[in-house]
Amino acid sequence: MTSNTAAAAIAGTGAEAGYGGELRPGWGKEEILGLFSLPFNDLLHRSHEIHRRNWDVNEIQLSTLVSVKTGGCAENCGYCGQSAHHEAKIEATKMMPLEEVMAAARKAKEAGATRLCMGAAWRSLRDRDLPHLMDIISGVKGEGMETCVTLGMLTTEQAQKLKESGLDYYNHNVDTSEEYYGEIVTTHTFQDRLDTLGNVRAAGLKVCSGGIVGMGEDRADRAGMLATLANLNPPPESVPVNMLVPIPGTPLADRPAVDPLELVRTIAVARILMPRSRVRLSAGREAMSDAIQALCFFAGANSMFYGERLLTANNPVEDKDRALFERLGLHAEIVQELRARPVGVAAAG
Ligand code: SAM
Ligand code: DTB
Ligand code: SF4
Repeated sequence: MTSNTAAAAIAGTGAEAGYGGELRPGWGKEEILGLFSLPFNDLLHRSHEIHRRNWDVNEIQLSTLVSVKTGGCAENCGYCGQSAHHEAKIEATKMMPLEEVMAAARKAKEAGATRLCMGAAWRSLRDRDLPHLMDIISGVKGEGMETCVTLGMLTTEQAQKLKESGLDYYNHNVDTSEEYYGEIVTTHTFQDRLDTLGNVRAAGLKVCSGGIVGMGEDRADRAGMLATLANLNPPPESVPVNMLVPIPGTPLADRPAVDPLELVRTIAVARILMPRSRVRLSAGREAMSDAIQALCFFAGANSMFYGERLLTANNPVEDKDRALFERLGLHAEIVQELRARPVGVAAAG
Protein backbone atom coordinates (compact mmCIF):
# COMPACT_ATOMS: atom_id res chain seq x y z
CA MET A 1 0.00 0.00 0.00
CA THR A 2 1.37 3.47 -0.83
CA SER A 3 1.41 6.18 1.81
CA ASN A 4 -1.45 7.91 0.03
CA THR A 5 -3.72 4.90 -0.06
CA ALA A 6 -2.85 4.19 3.56
CA ALA A 7 -3.80 7.78 4.38
CA ALA A 8 -7.07 7.39 2.49
CA ALA A 9 -7.82 4.11 4.27
CA ILE A 10 -7.54 5.72 7.67
CA ALA A 11 -9.25 8.97 6.80
CA GLY A 12 -12.64 7.44 7.69
CA THR A 13 -13.94 6.99 11.20
CA GLY A 14 -10.75 5.35 12.40
CA ALA A 15 -12.56 2.93 14.66
CA GLU A 16 -13.16 0.31 11.98
CA ALA A 17 -9.54 0.54 10.92
CA GLY A 18 -8.43 -0.24 14.46
CA TYR A 19 -7.27 3.27 15.29
CA GLY A 20 -9.47 3.61 18.31
CA GLY A 21 -6.51 4.01 20.61
CA GLU A 22 -6.24 0.47 21.91
CA LEU A 23 -2.81 -1.01 22.44
CA ARG A 24 -2.11 -2.78 19.20
CA PRO A 25 1.34 -4.28 18.61
CA GLY A 26 1.98 -5.12 14.96
CA TRP A 27 2.07 -1.64 13.44
CA GLY A 28 3.40 -1.63 9.88
CA LYS A 29 5.63 1.12 8.56
CA GLU A 30 3.31 1.85 5.62
CA GLU A 31 0.28 2.44 7.81
CA ILE A 32 2.36 4.63 10.09
CA LEU A 33 3.52 6.63 7.06
CA GLY A 34 -0.17 6.92 6.20
CA LEU A 35 -0.76 8.61 9.54
CA PHE A 36 2.16 10.99 8.93
CA SER A 37 0.64 11.90 5.53
CA LEU A 38 -2.79 12.84 6.88
CA PRO A 39 -3.79 16.50 6.60
CA PHE A 40 -2.42 18.21 9.72
CA ASN A 41 -5.86 18.94 11.16
CA ASP A 42 -7.04 15.35 10.67
CA LEU A 43 -3.90 13.97 12.29
CA LEU A 44 -4.14 16.27 15.30
CA HIS A 45 -7.86 15.62 15.69
CA ARG A 46 -7.16 11.88 15.73
CA SER A 47 -4.25 12.08 18.16
CA HIS A 48 -5.92 14.56 20.49
CA GLU A 49 -9.03 12.40 20.72
CA ILE A 50 -6.90 9.40 21.74
CA HIS A 51 -4.96 11.61 24.15
CA ARG A 52 -8.19 12.81 25.78
CA ARG A 53 -9.56 9.28 26.09
CA ASN A 54 -6.45 8.09 27.93
CA TRP A 55 -5.13 11.04 29.93
CA ASP A 56 -5.95 14.27 31.72
CA VAL A 57 -4.93 16.43 28.75
CA ASN A 58 -4.04 19.40 30.96
CA GLU A 59 -1.54 17.49 33.08
CA ILE A 60 2.18 17.33 32.28
CA GLN A 61 4.74 15.08 33.96
CA LEU A 62 7.93 16.95 34.88
CA SER A 63 11.36 15.28 34.87
CA THR A 64 14.61 17.03 35.75
CA LEU A 65 17.90 15.89 34.24
CA VAL A 66 21.22 15.65 36.06
CA SER A 67 24.40 14.63 34.31
CA VAL A 68 26.13 12.52 36.98
CA LYS A 69 29.11 11.70 34.73
CA THR A 70 29.71 13.99 31.77
CA GLY A 71 31.79 13.54 28.61
CA GLY A 72 34.67 11.33 27.53
CA CYS A 73 32.35 8.63 26.14
CA ALA A 74 33.89 5.85 24.01
CA GLU A 75 30.90 5.78 21.64
CA ASN A 76 30.63 7.92 18.49
CA CYS A 77 26.96 8.93 18.36
CA GLY A 78 27.00 11.75 15.79
CA TYR A 79 24.63 14.06 17.69
CA CYS A 80 26.33 13.82 21.07
CA GLY A 81 28.67 16.40 22.54
CA GLN A 82 29.87 13.88 25.12
CA SER A 83 31.57 11.53 22.68
CA ALA A 84 35.38 11.44 22.93
CA HIS A 85 35.43 10.99 19.12
CA HIS A 86 34.23 14.53 18.39
CA GLU A 87 35.68 18.02 18.72
CA ALA A 88 32.92 19.32 20.98
CA LYS A 89 34.26 21.45 23.83
CA ILE A 90 32.52 19.62 26.64
CA GLU A 91 34.78 18.91 29.58
CA ALA A 92 34.76 15.37 30.93
CA THR A 93 33.96 15.11 34.65
CA LYS A 94 34.35 12.41 37.29
CA MET A 95 31.31 10.66 38.74
CA MET A 96 29.27 13.07 40.85
CA PRO A 97 29.41 12.47 44.63
CA LEU A 98 26.20 11.32 46.35
CA GLU A 99 25.66 14.60 48.23
CA GLU A 100 25.80 16.65 45.04
CA VAL A 101 23.16 14.45 43.39
CA MET A 102 21.00 14.67 46.51
CA ALA A 103 21.23 18.48 46.47
CA ALA A 104 20.17 18.48 42.80
CA ALA A 105 17.27 16.13 43.65
CA ARG A 106 16.02 18.38 46.47
CA LYS A 107 16.25 21.46 44.26
CA ALA A 108 14.34 19.74 41.45
CA LYS A 109 11.66 18.53 43.86
CA GLU A 110 11.26 22.01 45.38
CA ALA A 111 10.81 23.43 41.89
CA GLY A 112 8.03 20.93 41.17
CA ALA A 113 9.64 17.99 39.33
CA THR A 114 8.46 14.50 40.24
CA ARG A 115 11.20 12.49 38.54
CA LEU A 116 14.99 12.79 38.49
CA CYS A 117 16.67 11.46 35.33
CA MET A 118 20.35 10.83 35.87
CA GLY A 119 22.63 10.38 32.87
CA ALA A 120 26.16 9.04 32.54
CA ALA A 121 28.20 9.23 29.33
CA TRP A 122 29.11 5.56 29.18
CA ARG A 123 29.08 2.89 26.50
CA SER A 124 27.93 0.46 29.19
CA LEU A 125 27.68 0.24 32.95
CA ARG A 126 30.72 -1.29 34.71
CA ASP A 127 30.03 -3.45 37.75
CA ARG A 128 32.47 -1.41 39.83
CA ASP A 129 30.25 1.68 39.43
CA LEU A 130 27.13 -0.18 40.57
CA PRO A 131 27.38 0.32 44.38
CA HIS A 132 27.70 4.11 44.07
CA LEU A 133 24.81 4.27 41.60
CA MET A 134 22.68 2.11 43.88
CA ASP A 135 23.36 4.54 46.76
CA ILE A 136 22.37 7.45 44.53
CA ILE A 137 19.17 5.76 43.36
CA SER A 138 18.06 4.77 46.86
CA GLY A 139 18.90 8.27 48.13
CA VAL A 140 16.84 10.02 45.44
CA LYS A 141 14.00 7.55 45.86
CA GLY A 142 14.15 8.22 49.61
CA GLU A 143 13.57 11.92 48.86
CA GLY A 144 10.21 10.89 47.40
CA MET A 145 11.08 11.27 43.72
CA GLU A 146 10.65 8.81 40.89
CA THR A 147 14.03 7.66 39.61
CA CYS A 148 15.34 7.20 36.07
CA VAL A 149 18.89 6.53 34.90
CA THR A 150 20.55 6.30 31.50
CA LEU A 151 23.94 4.60 31.69
CA GLY A 152 24.43 2.94 28.31
CA MET A 153 24.24 -0.81 27.74
CA LEU A 154 23.16 -2.99 30.65
CA THR A 155 22.94 -6.69 31.49
CA THR A 156 19.82 -8.18 33.08
CA GLU A 157 21.76 -8.78 36.33
CA GLN A 158 22.81 -5.11 36.48
CA ALA A 159 19.26 -4.03 35.72
CA GLN A 160 18.03 -6.22 38.59
CA LYS A 161 20.48 -4.60 41.01
CA LEU A 162 19.35 -1.13 39.93
CA LYS A 163 15.74 -2.18 40.42
CA GLU A 164 16.52 -3.47 43.93
CA SER A 165 17.99 -0.08 44.84
CA GLY A 166 14.72 1.68 43.94
CA LEU A 167 15.00 2.44 40.23
CA ASP A 168 11.70 3.09 38.45
CA TYR A 169 12.73 3.79 34.82
CA TYR A 170 15.69 3.06 32.55
CA ASN A 171 16.21 5.39 29.58
CA HIS A 172 17.78 3.93 26.46
CA ASN A 173 16.69 5.49 23.17
CA VAL A 174 16.51 3.71 19.82
CA ASP A 175 17.06 7.23 18.43
CA THR A 176 16.06 6.56 14.80
CA SER A 177 15.10 3.76 12.40
CA GLU A 178 17.13 0.57 12.20
CA GLU A 179 18.04 1.50 8.59
CA TYR A 180 19.40 4.96 9.50
CA TYR A 181 21.08 3.94 12.77
CA GLY A 182 24.41 3.08 11.08
CA GLU A 183 24.56 6.65 9.70
CA ILE A 184 24.67 8.17 13.17
CA VAL A 185 26.73 5.68 15.18
CA THR A 186 29.08 2.84 14.31
CA THR A 187 30.48 1.78 17.70
CA HIS A 188 27.33 -0.16 18.62
CA THR A 189 24.33 -1.48 16.71
CA PHE A 190 20.58 -0.99 16.73
CA GLN A 191 20.32 -4.60 17.94
CA ASP A 192 22.57 -3.71 20.93
CA ARG A 193 20.00 -1.03 21.86
CA LEU A 194 17.12 -3.54 21.60
CA ASP A 195 19.04 -6.11 23.65
CA THR A 196 19.49 -3.63 26.50
CA LEU A 197 15.81 -2.70 26.35
CA GLY A 198 15.01 -6.42 26.65
CA ASN A 199 17.30 -6.77 29.67
CA VAL A 200 15.69 -3.74 31.33
CA ARG A 201 12.22 -5.19 30.79
CA ALA A 202 13.31 -8.61 32.04
CA ALA A 203 14.34 -7.00 35.35
CA GLY A 204 10.83 -5.53 35.77
CA LEU A 205 11.90 -1.93 35.25
CA LYS A 206 9.77 0.61 33.39
CA VAL A 207 11.17 1.47 29.98
CA CYS A 208 11.86 4.98 28.69
CA SER A 209 12.82 4.91 25.01
CA GLY A 210 12.39 7.34 22.15
CA GLY A 211 14.52 9.19 19.67
CA ILE A 212 15.61 12.32 17.87
CA VAL A 213 14.04 14.32 15.04
CA GLY A 214 16.35 16.40 12.84
CA MET A 215 19.44 14.24 12.32
CA GLY A 216 19.01 14.16 8.53
CA GLU A 217 16.63 11.18 8.65
CA ASP A 218 13.53 11.18 6.46
CA ARG A 219 9.91 10.61 7.33
CA ALA A 220 10.20 6.88 6.62
CA ASP A 221 12.93 6.73 9.29
CA ARG A 222 10.73 8.55 11.78
CA ALA A 223 7.93 6.08 10.98
CA GLY A 224 10.36 3.15 11.35
CA MET A 225 11.56 4.41 14.70
CA LEU A 226 7.99 4.73 16.01
CA ALA A 227 7.14 1.27 14.61
CA THR A 228 10.02 -0.24 16.59
CA LEU A 229 8.88 1.47 19.79
CA ALA A 230 5.17 0.77 19.37
CA ASN A 231 5.78 -2.88 18.53
CA LEU A 232 7.76 -3.55 21.69
CA ASN A 233 5.42 -5.65 23.76
CA PRO A 234 4.61 -3.81 25.95
CA PRO A 235 5.60 -0.45 24.45
CA PRO A 236 7.78 1.88 26.58
CA GLU A 237 5.93 3.61 29.42
CA SER A 238 7.83 6.78 28.52
CA VAL A 239 8.68 7.97 24.99
CA PRO A 240 11.02 10.97 24.74
CA VAL A 241 10.90 12.80 21.41
CA ASN A 242 13.97 15.03 21.14
CA MET A 243 14.53 17.74 18.53
CA LEU A 244 18.24 17.67 17.65
CA VAL A 245 20.18 20.26 19.65
CA PRO A 246 23.07 21.05 17.29
CA ILE A 247 26.27 20.84 19.35
CA PRO A 248 29.26 22.59 17.74
CA GLY A 249 32.05 20.11 17.01
CA THR A 250 29.73 17.12 16.48
CA PRO A 251 29.26 15.59 13.01
CA LEU A 252 25.55 16.53 13.02
CA ALA A 253 26.08 20.15 14.08
CA ASP A 254 25.22 21.49 10.62
CA ARG A 255 22.21 19.37 9.74
CA PRO A 256 19.45 21.56 8.28
CA ALA A 257 16.69 22.30 10.78
CA VAL A 258 13.51 20.27 10.40
CA ASP A 259 10.12 21.97 10.02
CA PRO A 260 8.81 22.14 13.61
CA LEU A 261 5.40 20.99 12.34
CA GLU A 262 7.09 17.68 11.49
CA LEU A 263 7.99 17.38 15.18
CA VAL A 264 4.32 17.98 16.03
CA ARG A 265 3.35 15.25 13.54
CA THR A 266 5.88 12.86 15.09
CA ILE A 267 4.39 13.47 18.53
CA ALA A 268 0.85 13.01 17.20
CA VAL A 269 1.76 9.69 15.58
CA ALA A 270 3.55 8.54 18.75
CA ARG A 271 0.37 9.33 20.72
CA ILE A 272 -1.81 7.33 18.30
CA LEU A 273 0.54 4.34 18.30
CA MET A 274 1.19 4.35 22.06
CA PRO A 275 -2.01 5.69 23.65
CA ARG A 276 -1.04 4.92 27.23
CA SER A 277 2.62 5.94 27.16
CA ARG A 278 3.86 9.28 28.42
CA VAL A 279 5.15 11.08 25.33
CA ARG A 280 7.85 13.55 26.35
CA LEU A 281 8.56 16.76 24.46
CA SER A 282 12.27 16.49 25.24
CA ALA A 283 15.47 18.24 24.09
CA GLY A 284 15.26 21.26 21.83
CA ARG A 285 12.52 23.28 23.56
CA GLU A 286 14.81 26.26 23.99
CA ALA A 287 14.78 26.80 20.24
CA MET A 288 10.99 26.27 19.99
CA SER A 289 8.26 28.88 20.04
CA ASP A 290 5.57 28.67 22.72
CA ALA A 291 3.04 28.08 19.93
CA ILE A 292 4.88 24.98 18.68
CA GLN A 293 5.13 23.63 22.22
CA ALA A 294 1.40 24.25 22.69
CA LEU A 295 0.71 22.28 19.49
CA CYS A 296 2.89 19.43 20.79
CA PHE A 297 0.83 19.31 24.00
CA PHE A 298 -2.37 19.33 21.95
CA ALA A 299 -1.02 16.56 19.71
CA GLY A 300 -0.40 14.34 22.75
CA ALA A 301 2.83 15.25 24.53
CA ASN A 302 2.30 15.03 28.28
CA SER A 303 5.77 15.08 29.77
CA MET A 304 8.79 17.33 29.51
CA PHE A 305 12.24 18.08 30.88
CA TYR A 306 11.97 20.83 33.45
CA GLY A 307 14.94 22.81 34.75
CA GLU A 308 17.49 25.09 33.13
CA ARG A 309 19.90 22.34 32.01
CA LEU A 310 19.47 19.16 30.02
CA LEU A 311 22.69 17.09 30.23
CA THR A 312 25.10 19.60 28.71
CA ALA A 313 22.74 21.89 26.77
CA ASN A 314 20.35 24.55 28.05
CA ASN A 315 16.62 24.13 28.59
CA PRO A 316 14.09 26.92 29.32
CA VAL A 317 14.38 28.25 32.88
CA GLU A 318 11.64 27.16 35.31
CA ASP A 319 9.98 30.60 35.42
CA LYS A 320 9.52 30.60 31.67
CA ASP A 321 7.89 27.16 31.76
CA ARG A 322 5.67 28.16 34.68
CA ALA A 323 4.48 31.15 32.66
CA LEU A 324 3.77 28.90 29.67
CA PHE A 325 1.80 26.51 31.89
CA GLU A 326 -0.24 29.44 33.20
CA ARG A 327 -1.03 30.69 29.71
CA LEU A 328 -2.06 27.21 28.56
CA GLY A 329 -3.93 26.23 31.75
CA LEU A 330 -1.64 23.24 32.25
CA HIS A 331 -0.66 21.75 35.59
CA ALA A 332 2.11 19.42 36.65
CA GLU A 333 1.47 15.77 37.46
CA ILE A 334 1.25 15.01 41.14
CA VAL A 335 2.50 11.55 42.08
CA GLN A 336 0.17 10.19 44.78
CA GLU A 337 2.88 9.35 47.29
CA LEU A 338 4.36 12.84 46.91
CA ARG A 339 1.15 14.68 47.82
CA ALA A 340 2.63 16.16 51.00
CA ARG A 341 5.62 17.66 49.22
CA PRO A 342 6.47 21.37 49.22
CA VAL A 343 4.51 23.64 46.93
CA GLY A 344 6.05 24.10 43.47
CA VAL A 345 4.34 24.25 40.10
CA ALA A 346 2.97 20.81 40.92
CA ALA A 347 0.48 22.46 43.25
CA ALA A 348 -1.04 24.57 40.50
CA GLY A 349 -4.35 23.52 38.95
N1 SAM B 1 25.08 7.04 27.16
C1 SAM B 1 23.68 6.86 27.34
C2 SAM B 1 22.98 6.44 26.09
O1 SAM B 1 23.53 6.56 25.01
O2 SAM B 1 21.87 5.95 26.20
C3 SAM B 1 22.96 8.02 27.97
C4 SAM B 1 23.11 9.42 27.54
S1 SAM B 1 22.52 9.92 25.94
C5 SAM B 1 23.06 11.56 26.06
C6 SAM B 1 20.73 9.92 26.04
C7 SAM B 1 19.96 10.40 24.84
O3 SAM B 1 19.98 11.80 24.76
C8 SAM B 1 20.39 9.95 23.45
O4 SAM B 1 20.00 8.66 23.16
C9 SAM B 1 19.69 10.97 22.57
O5 SAM B 1 18.41 10.54 22.22
C10 SAM B 1 19.61 12.21 23.47
N2 SAM B 1 20.52 13.25 23.00
C11 SAM B 1 21.84 13.33 23.21
N3 SAM B 1 22.38 14.40 22.62
C12 SAM B 1 21.37 15.04 21.98
C13 SAM B 1 21.29 16.21 21.19
N4 SAM B 1 22.36 16.94 20.89
N5 SAM B 1 20.08 16.59 20.73
C14 SAM B 1 18.98 15.86 21.01
N6 SAM B 1 19.01 14.73 21.75
C15 SAM B 1 20.19 14.32 22.23
C1 DTB C 1 16.43 11.90 26.30
O1 DTB C 1 15.71 11.34 25.45
N1 DTB C 1 16.87 13.15 26.21
C2 DTB C 1 17.68 13.50 27.35
C3 DTB C 1 17.59 12.23 28.24
N2 DTB C 1 16.84 11.33 27.43
C4 DTB C 1 18.79 11.64 28.80
C5 DTB C 1 19.01 14.03 27.01
C6 DTB C 1 18.96 15.21 26.06
C7 DTB C 1 20.35 15.69 25.82
C8 DTB C 1 20.39 16.96 25.03
C9 DTB C 1 21.76 17.43 24.73
C10 DTB C 1 22.62 17.70 25.93
O2 DTB C 1 22.16 18.21 26.97
O3 DTB C 1 23.81 17.41 25.82
FE1 SF4 D 1 26.58 10.21 23.97
FE2 SF4 D 1 25.37 8.06 25.10
FE3 SF4 D 1 26.39 7.94 22.59
FE4 SF4 D 1 28.01 8.11 24.70
S1 SF4 D 1 26.62 6.41 24.21
S2 SF4 D 1 28.23 9.24 22.78
S3 SF4 D 1 26.84 9.47 26.05
S4 SF4 D 1 24.66 9.23 23.32
